[in-house]
Parts: sequence; structure tokens; C-alpha cells
Amino acid sequence: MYIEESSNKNGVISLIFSLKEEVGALAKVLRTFEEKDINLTHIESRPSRLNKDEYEFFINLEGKNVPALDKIIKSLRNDNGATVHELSRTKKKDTVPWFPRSIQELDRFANQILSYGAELDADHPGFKDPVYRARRKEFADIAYNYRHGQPIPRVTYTEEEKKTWGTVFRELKSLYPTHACYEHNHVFPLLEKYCGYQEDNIPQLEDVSKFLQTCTGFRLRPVAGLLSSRDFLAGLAFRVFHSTQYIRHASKPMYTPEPDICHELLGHVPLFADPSFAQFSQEIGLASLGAPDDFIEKLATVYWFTVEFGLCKEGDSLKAYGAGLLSSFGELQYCLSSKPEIQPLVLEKTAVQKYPVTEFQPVYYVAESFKDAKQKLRKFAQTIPRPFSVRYNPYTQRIEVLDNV
Ligand code: HBI
Ligand code: NLE
Ligand code: FE
Repeated sequence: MYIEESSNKNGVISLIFSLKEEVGALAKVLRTFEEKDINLTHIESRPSRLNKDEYEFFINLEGKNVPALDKIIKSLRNDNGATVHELSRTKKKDTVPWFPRSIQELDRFANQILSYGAELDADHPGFKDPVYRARRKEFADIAYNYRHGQPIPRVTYTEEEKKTWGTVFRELKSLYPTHACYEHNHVFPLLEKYCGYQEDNIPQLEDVSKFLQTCTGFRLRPVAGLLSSRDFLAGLAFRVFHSTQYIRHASKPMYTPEPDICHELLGHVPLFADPSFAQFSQEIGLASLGAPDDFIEKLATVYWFTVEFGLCKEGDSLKAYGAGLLSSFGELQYCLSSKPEIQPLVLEKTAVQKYPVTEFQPVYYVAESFKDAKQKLRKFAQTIPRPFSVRYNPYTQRIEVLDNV
């Protein structure tokens, strides 16, 4: 059983707890609230995603009798003999969210994957394909077991997987000279020469990670699926990029909403080899460490409209540098057509722009240059309310925290 709780300003306390599915389990718990005279104002249930034989209950209650509530939570824990996580209610308002201080601590993110991870969502093209699902689990296991410092396990890709890669690689390669930014086109031949970027070969993360380390100190670590924005951005502070290793479903090569090896290798990797872009990416990561939730959301949005879907100026023309564009031969053509709306990068505006995650973007933001984007980001980061500043020490691979008091 686990319990999650939070309270809002009106003194309403919310709890989530899970119970084994058995007759009367919920009634028993509800009785304890009644006994302590605690008024429940809302209740919802759902099957647990973590434990198939459990149900989760979400309840709101009036937070007038806090000591009695503490007793109930205690007895729920003890009577069920299980670990219970208590979250926001007991947190002080201005505590700083936890963040990793050393590169090894990134190991803690390994099993904190959001929806698309080991379990595919129902509308995913791979959902009904048992072979694809089993394959995804193999990749998830590599990532779960990975620890910082180990070489990234090599994968033998199947013929079908190589065919998907081949299609994506060939189509994109024909678009890059006209659609991709200078930096991407500059690095791409090096990846062909040193990392096995070829139509008939899916490069290995380990080889690519080594290459990036020689360029900018960026490294890859395998990840099973989507991390929370907070965790994902924290990796960038250490110049660590969490990379998926599986490939998109063969039925939809030209666009997928979730990251896959094509997206990481063709979209992200070439730019992480560029010093100025690498620094920009790291600074988003540094700005995120210990930031409040609403700023994490803003930084994630800035990341989205720059690193993922950014356009930049090159002389009189526009080029793509965002990885989500450089890995989708559907969207790469669309983004430079006359269909989408184009806006200059203004972080106060960009950071609050709403965006869809499963279709082409309706709006793109244009950066003058990576240097300019970095300066804007620095200014924006100064508006983050944080009682300390951080800097990365590359010799120790640790974050140094400097108190601002
Ligand atoms: N997790 N593994 C992974 N890969 C991403 O590209 C990624 C993520 N989590 C969040 C995220 N991207 C972005 O949407 C931003 O929120 C940072
Ligand atoms: N839409 C991109 C692609 O098809 O490669 C992936 C985007 C991941 C955020
Ligand atoms: Fe990405």
C-alpha cells in the first residue's frame, strides 16, 4: 500500500492510497475516518497501474483534525505493514525539491518512467503488436539495470528494425542539406565516418556517447522511456543526455510522438557535438535544479521550442535545429512550409506557449543564434526564485551550490 497526500489553501487535504482488492477493504478504511469524525468530501477509485491486484483511492477530506489524520495514516501503514510515502502535506512551503548533486546520482532516475515506458499506451501503434511490446521490454531492462560509468550494452537490431532505420535515415539524409542548420550538416559526416551512421546500420549508443564526449563532454545514458521533465532536465546539467535505444514501430516511420533511437541519433546527437549548443542545453539543465514546479514547466516548454522544435536564422533563410524536426521527415518538410505560424524566440512568451505532443506543431519559434538563445536563457533563469545558485564542476562531476544569503 502507498499513500500520497497534499493539501491546498482551503484546508482540503487530498490522499491517495491503494488497497488489495478484497471484500470490505475500503469500508474498513472509511470507518476509521468516521471514527475520528473526519469529513470526506470526494472519493474516486481506479485500478492500480503498479499492482494489478490493487485498487487506488483518491479522497478529499476536510483538514480540520490533523492529529487524528496522522493517526489514521499511521494505522493504515502499520496494519498493512507496507511502505507509505507521505508527500506534500508535511512539506514546508518553501522547501527546495531534491536534485542530484553528483553524476552518479542520476542512477536514481532509472525506474521513474512515465506512461510510454515499459507499458505502451493504448493508442500507440505498437500497443497491439505483441512482438514489438516484448522487444520494448528488453530495451527497458537494459536501461533499468544501467549504472553510471558502465559501457552502454550493445544491441543486435533485427532486420525489421534495421529496415525502419534505413527508411528514416535515407529520407532524412536527402532533406538535411536544404532543411537542417549548418551545425547539423557540419557534424553529420563525422558521425558517418566515426560512429557507423549508415543506411544499413543502427549506430550503437556506446560508440556515439564516446564520440560526443570527445566533442563537448556530453554523454548518453540509456533510458526506458519518458522521464519527468524535472529528472530529464537535471541530466542536462551534468551534460548527460538520457537516450532511448528502441526504434519506432515499423508501421509509422515518418513521425512518432515519442522519442526513439532515430530521434536521439539523428535529431539530438549531431547538435550535442556543437560546443555552443551543448552549453545552451547544459544551462537549461542547471536552471532547472531545485526550481519550483511552475518553473520546471516553463523550462520544459523552452526546451520544447528550442532543443526539440527550434528553427534558426541562417542569412535570409530558416533552418531546423530542433531534434523533433530533424528526426521526422514528415515534420521537417512541414515546418519550413508556409503552413505553420512562425514567431521570434521571446522566452517570456515562448515559456508559456501551449503545444500538442502527438502531432505537428502549429507554432515554431526562431532563434537568432545559439549564442543569442543562451543569453536569453540566462536572463530568464535569473527570474527563477531560488535561494541559491549552482555551478557544475567538471573535474569532480558535481554540482556546487552557492548560498545567496
Ligand atoms: N524523457 N526520456 C526522455 N526523453 C525526452 O526527450 C524527454 C523526457 N522527458 C521530458 C521531455 N523530454 C520534455 O518534454 C521536456 O519536458 C524536458
Ligand atoms: N516526432 C519526432 C519523430 O518522429 O522523430 C519525435 C519527437 C520526440 C519528442
Ligand atoms: Fe527529444
